[in-house]
Amino acid sequence: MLIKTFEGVDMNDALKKVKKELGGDAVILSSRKASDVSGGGRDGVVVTAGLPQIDPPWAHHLPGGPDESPDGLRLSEMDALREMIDRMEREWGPGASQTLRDLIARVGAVSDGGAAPLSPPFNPEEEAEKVLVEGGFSEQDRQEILEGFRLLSYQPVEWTPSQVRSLLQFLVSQKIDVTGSLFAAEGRPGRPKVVLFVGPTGVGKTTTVAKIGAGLVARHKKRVGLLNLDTYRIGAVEQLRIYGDLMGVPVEVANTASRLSGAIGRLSENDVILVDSAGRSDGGGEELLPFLSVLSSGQEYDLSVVLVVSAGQKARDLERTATAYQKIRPEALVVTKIDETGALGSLYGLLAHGRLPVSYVTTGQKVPEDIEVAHGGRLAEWMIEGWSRDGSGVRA
Ligand SMILES: Nc1nc2c(ncn2[C@@H]2O[C@H](COP(=O)(O)OP(=O)(O)OP(=O)(O)O)[C@@H](O)[C@H]2O)c(=O)[nH]1
Ligand SMILES: [Mg+2]
Repeated sequence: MLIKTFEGVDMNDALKKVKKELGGDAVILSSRKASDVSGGGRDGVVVTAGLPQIDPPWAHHLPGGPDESPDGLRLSEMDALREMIDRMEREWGPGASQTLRDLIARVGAVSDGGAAPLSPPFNPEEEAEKVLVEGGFSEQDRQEILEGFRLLSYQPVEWTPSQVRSLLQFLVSQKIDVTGSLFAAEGRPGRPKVVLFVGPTGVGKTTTVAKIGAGLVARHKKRVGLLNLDTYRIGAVEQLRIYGDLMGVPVEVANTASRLSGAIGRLSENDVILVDSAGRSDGGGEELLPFLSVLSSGQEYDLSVVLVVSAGQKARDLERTATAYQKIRPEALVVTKIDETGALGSLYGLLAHGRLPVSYVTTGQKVPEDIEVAHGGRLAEWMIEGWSRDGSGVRA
């Protein structure tokens, strides 16, 4: 901690000097009356203040160590704020970062001895906590987000509830990784892109396969084949066949690994092969391992495994699912049923710490409309503000 002593003609005067030199997160350690301030023989106060030398977590990722800037904010912190602004503009479009820009401008004004009030009109941290509780964020996730919030909201500016929400959205969006469309890159001719969808029972795997397949056929003019490994549930094969017929694409079924080579071989003329699998209540996709070894042997297919989870699952169940399916190495997530829950904060733990980017989100039962390419800013907005259908997402 950096400790310094300041003199003033009164408490207000001394505190202004503290703020000017140490910035808004200075801590007042002691104060006393003095009879000879600055050797001028006048009555006044002497204040001892300290500045905790806490670097924001992201400062460690920035080039150069922490340093002091003339306005009392550590340079690394200013750099971090600037980097945040840049990322915010990239993520949400021009103008999106106005809240942070205003904040930085006002921080400067306060440090310069400006007339901003010392105590904000309401407690932004309390408001942030309330928003996160309402959003269904777990205690642990709330603590993590509030830590970042504190670093950016400590300045005595007049926060409004909407600024609090903007900052929370921003902090949450920084933790969410997305893949963009899984089919954006042109595949190598003769080497189809194969995507295997895995996940617990009833999360929406088959429906997601149908939505993605229909979009690829109708809008992206891709040749698509569907493959079903789902032979456990009565009606499962039929469900995919109906979708395949509606789209006018071939559907194959393989219920054993030995039959897979033949089935997928018959689909290999397509650009994309979407593979549906059976949800098993007992599993983490262990039964799929023999299929996977067929799909990944040789260089014939460009294979991705995608884990499908439902936004309606509890945070702990989502983590349990992600851990169980680790053995089949999913590369990305699809989050379904966004429309079914009012509190999407339970997704935060998995999205922030599960180390899997999100590829698509689905927002209803309609095939093919209710799916979009995942976007970190939109997911964060839904987690803080709640989901509402606005039709402005990027279609799959
Ligand atoms: N509200 C809502 N319902 C969805 C969504 N996606 C799928 N569903 C519904 O969820 C139910 C199960 O969907 P399926 O696609 O059959 O789920 P699955 O994962 O293939 O199920 P299993 O094959 O039994 O493991 C169906 O009624 C779907 O219409 C979604 O985004 N929102
Ligand atoms: Mg299914």
